[in-house]
Order: sequence, then C-alpha cells, then structure tokens
Amino acid sequence: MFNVDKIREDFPILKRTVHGKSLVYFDNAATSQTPQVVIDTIVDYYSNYNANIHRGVHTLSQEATDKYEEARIKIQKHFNAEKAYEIILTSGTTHGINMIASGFASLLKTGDEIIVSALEHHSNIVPWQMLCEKTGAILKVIPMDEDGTLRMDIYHELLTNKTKIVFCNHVSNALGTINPIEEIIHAAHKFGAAVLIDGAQATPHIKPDVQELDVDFYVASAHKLCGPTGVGVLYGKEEWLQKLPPYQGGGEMIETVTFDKTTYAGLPHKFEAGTPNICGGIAFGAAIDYMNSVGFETIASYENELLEYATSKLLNIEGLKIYANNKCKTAVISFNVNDIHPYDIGSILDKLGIAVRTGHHCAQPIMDFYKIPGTIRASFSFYNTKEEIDVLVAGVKRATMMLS
Ligand code: C6P
Repeated sequence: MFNVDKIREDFPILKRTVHGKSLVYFDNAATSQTPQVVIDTIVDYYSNYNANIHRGVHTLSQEATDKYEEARIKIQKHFNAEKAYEIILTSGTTHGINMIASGFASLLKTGDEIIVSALEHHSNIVPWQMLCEKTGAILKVIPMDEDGTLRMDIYHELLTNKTKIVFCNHVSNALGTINPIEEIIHAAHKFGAAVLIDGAQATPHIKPDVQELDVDFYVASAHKLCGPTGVGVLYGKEEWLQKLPPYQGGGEMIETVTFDKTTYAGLPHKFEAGTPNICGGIAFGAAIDYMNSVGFETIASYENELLEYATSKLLNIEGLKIYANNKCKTAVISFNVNDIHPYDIGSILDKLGIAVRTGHHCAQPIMDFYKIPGTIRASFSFYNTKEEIDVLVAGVKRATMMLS
C-alpha cells in the first residue's frame, strides 16, 4: 500500500518553507528532489573513501573503484542492458546526445538524412543541427498535432534508405506526451537506421528495457530520478559503441600512448576520458535502488492519480488552457490562463511557496507551434500530494484575479 506521508519523510527538503509558506515543489521535470539515502551516500563517499578510480593500488582508490563499478551494474540491471560495458557514465542527457551526434560525423556524408521529432528539447535538436553543418546531412522533422502527439503517418513517409539515424524523446519535457518509441524504433530499423531515445523525462516514471525496445542508444540524467546533478547514462549497443570514435581524448580512455600513435581502451573506458563524477555515479546507483524500492508501477499509478486530479481541478478555472491534454502522458501539465504571461503567474506562485517552471522549457519549436511565448508547467512526482495540488489551484486562481 503506497503511503505518501511515509515517502515524504525520505525527502528532507520537503519540510522547508519558501516565503514563509510550506514548499510545494512542482518542478520535478526540471530536477527531482533527493532522498536522504542518496544524500547519505554522497556524505559517506566524501567522508570515508574519496579517491580517484581505476588508477591507484591503495585501499581508498580500490574501494571507490568497486563502488563506482557496482553502480554501473545497478544501472545496467535497471535498464536491462545485456553488458555492463554498454553503460557509459556521462555528465547527463545533453552529454550523452552530444557524444553520439559527434561520433556520427565520421559515419555520415552529404545527402544522408536524419530524423528528429517536433517534440524535442533543444538538447536533442542542436547537436544534430551541428552534425548536419559538419557533414552536409539533411535534418527532417516529424511534425506534431494540436494534441501534442506525433504525426506517425508522416514519420513513416519520411523514412527512406537515406535515413541514418532517428532521435526522439521517450517523453516530451514541455508537454508530458509519451511517444510511441517502439513503433519509431521498429520502423527505423527496417531502413537500417539507428535510433537514439532521449529518456530524460521518461526515466523518472518508466523503467525502460533497452533489450526489449531493441534501441540503439538510450540516454538519461540521474538528477531527474532522485540522483545528483552532473551525472547520467548513455546506453549504447556494443556494435554501435565499437563503431563510433571516442568523444574526447585523455586519461583512462587509452590502451597505449606514444607520440606516433595512440590505441584506445575497450568499452566503456573508450568513452570515459578523464576523472569522472565518481561520487555522482555512486549516488546515481543509490538513487536507482531507492526508486526501485518504491517501485515504478506504484510510482506511475500514483502519479497518474495526481495528474487526473490536477487536470480536472485546473480545468475548472475560467480561461485556463492545458496544452496537449492527451491520454498518453506522464504527470506534467503545461498551461496558460487567458493571455496572461506565464512568468507573471509563476512569480506570484513562487511568493506562495509553489515551485513551477515557466517559459519555453528549452523546447521553443513546441511553443512556436502553439504560437505562445511559453507555458506554466506543473510536473508532479510520487512525493507530491492532492493537498498540494489544491494549493496550486488556489494559487493559480489568486494570481489570475490579481493579473486580470
Ligand atoms: N529538461 C526541463 O526543465 P540535462 O540538462 O542534460 O540533464 O537534460 C537535458 C534534457 C534533455 N532532454 C529532455 C527531454 C529534457 O527534459 C532535458 C532537461 C529540464 O525540462 C531542464 S531544461
């Protein structure tokens, strides 16, 4: 039986006040809060075994190395990757995408095509545009519909033998839409194209199985699933990771170095140049353990309850419009009230202790589609409550009255 009060005890930050009011944290899509067990892991690392990894014969270094590699295995199991060395630890989703986009420069030629969805975060647009500039490849876009879903009929028409890679998010950060990635992957593979899925917004709610999905690359950030910032994961199928060149040169990614020639280390080290975020990686493992102890089915079903509750309450507010109020979404509500600027409502909500994100959410093409400057985005997590949603609804009503 899910007990949200007990869960909230795990998150010390939820006890704080903002402007004299109890914090209502609805900016979970930007970053999630951190449970005590993850904070303890970070403190334990710096208090007891802070050392560089894969380098020292001394005890601290070996302990740190063991814990870091244990974390890699936890991440491997969580995503159901076949091999631990298919798990590359990165600084986050943005880093993972840039690694692959940069690597594909060696595989593409002028006239090759790559396909992106209209629902992407800038992180999954800009690196590919840079790749097109470098290689002469052509970027094609799967358009979206008014309800925030992708035009899959057009996607199927865009795929040709020239398509080399397709990239799409699993869940849209601005709207919460869950994209049909199984269909996207399956169709791309028929044309021999690779697929990269940006799982930044899916992983806090869904446990992806990379083998079942048969995806070529899957990227995510620890800080969206109760872990620390500055660490993330790039899953890549072994065959692809072998084919791609390293992203950065430096320590730990080499086998031998002479001034004539350097040979590269095997996976995963080939893609992990320099001292990594050791503490972050270990804490990422602790965060995954924590999320699994709550259980992803429990998380999804409780968050869905919050989503339905909030949607019906917010829609009672006159002039409030929810963008992409489709059936297949995670617990994200992107909305505006009449023509009030989202920033103005967000600022008043902040004075009431309510944290939401306002603006274009690093997804400007989506805002352009709706012809709006931005939205107010309330994104829920399993530690939020219906009472907090009531506070949000009252806050939006109050802000609307003040600004109308
Ligand atoms: N979205 C949001 O408020 P990083 O910054 O590398 O951890 O994640 C980038 C990123 C990539 N893809 C998607 C779908 C994302 O949502 C994000 C991060 C945050 O929506 C911060 S902009």
